[in-house]
Amino acid sequence: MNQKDQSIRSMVESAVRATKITDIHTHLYTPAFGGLLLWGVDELLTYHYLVAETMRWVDMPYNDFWAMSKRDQADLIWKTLFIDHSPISELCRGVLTVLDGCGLDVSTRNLKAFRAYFDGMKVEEYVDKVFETANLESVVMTNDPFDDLERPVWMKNPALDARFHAALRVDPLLNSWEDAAPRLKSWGYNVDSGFSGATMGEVRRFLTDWIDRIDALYLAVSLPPTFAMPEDSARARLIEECIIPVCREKGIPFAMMIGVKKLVNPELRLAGDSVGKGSIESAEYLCAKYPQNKFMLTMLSRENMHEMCIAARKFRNLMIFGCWWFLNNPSLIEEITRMRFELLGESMIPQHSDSRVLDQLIYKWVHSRKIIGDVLVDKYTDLAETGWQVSNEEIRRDVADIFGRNFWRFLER
Ligand code: RAT
Ligand code: ZN
Repeated sequence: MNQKDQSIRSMVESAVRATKITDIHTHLYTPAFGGLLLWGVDELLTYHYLVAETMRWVDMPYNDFWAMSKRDQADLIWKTLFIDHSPISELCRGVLTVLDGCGLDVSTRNLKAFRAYFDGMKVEEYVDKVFETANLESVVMTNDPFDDLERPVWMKNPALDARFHAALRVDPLLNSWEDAAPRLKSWGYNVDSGFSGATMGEVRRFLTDWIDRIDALYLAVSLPPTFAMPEDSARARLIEECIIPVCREKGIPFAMMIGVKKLVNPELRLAGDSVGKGSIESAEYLCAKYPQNKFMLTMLSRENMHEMCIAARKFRNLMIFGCWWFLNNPSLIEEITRMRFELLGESMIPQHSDSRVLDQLIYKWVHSRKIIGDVLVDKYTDLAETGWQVSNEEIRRDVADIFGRNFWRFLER
């Protein structure tokens, strides 16, 4: 490596290390939500992604696994994936990156000692530690008013830690309208599932109330691969007649997460969802028909990644983000990030963590920072070959854009 390449590498690495991140999609909660904020080694081990990996090796009926206590489940997962086999999957490696990041010696393989470390910890103290270790500015939660554990907390106006922002998640509304309608009615919104009378206005009132109540940065939904717009369906009507006008009026984006096949194996519960290729045409339709609206988009299938970049080239009201769920593996993150830089420059949000357990912020960002940094080094080195010189300030500017500023600027538009 010549000196020029070396200095590009060290400038990029130091910018990537030093820049604080806004993590735009997680499943974490501010501590005011009590037990909804998951943290500690047993939660890490029983993460649903690891349950799916464990079930490949063990022969027990799924229900027997679900009947076990969390600690017993964690013991089984630890033994199966870390002791009986080597923990080379990205998810297992993630657990080790977290423990190592907490200063624990993973070579001891001593789960008891790891537990003892977390047992002595207060959650507020641990939030500070994780934010510092992962070098985060803030995270965006996923807030579902249809969730019976979460809704009552919001109704009491909880005091939020300012590092946790809200996003209004509306899956039940758009994916199971027949069940959602009676619930809205029971909360005082005069709707009926046949869309008669005041229904659309009342759904808009419900959305507006919740955006205001939680101060939502954006509205979000996860959608099946079959999601289609336009379409003669309850979902399409609700999007065009309720979501679009409310988002427009509030000036907030509508984030679509497309490609989840729910419960292909119901016995695996939360771990039972799968992936399917979605239609980019639906996103293109919305971006073209509603140029005054802002849309965010991530998709679950690798096959959608290229056309998603092209759609973003065509629509400046579209912000693509993250390597979602089954795409959140080093080989795919690298491929996708490279492609996005090549097609869009820095005008996208390369990653979000999707953390469900607080501690995961550490590993998801340690792993992704490294890959994004390596790809950037390649890109600046290619520029250097033409004679173009990129300064330290410019590198810091670019990294600050992709790690947070692009998101905040998009919200302000
Ligand atoms: O990544 C996950 O944990 C998934 O189970 C989903 O929650 C997904 O990220 C989503 O936001 O729907
Ligand atoms: Zn998610």
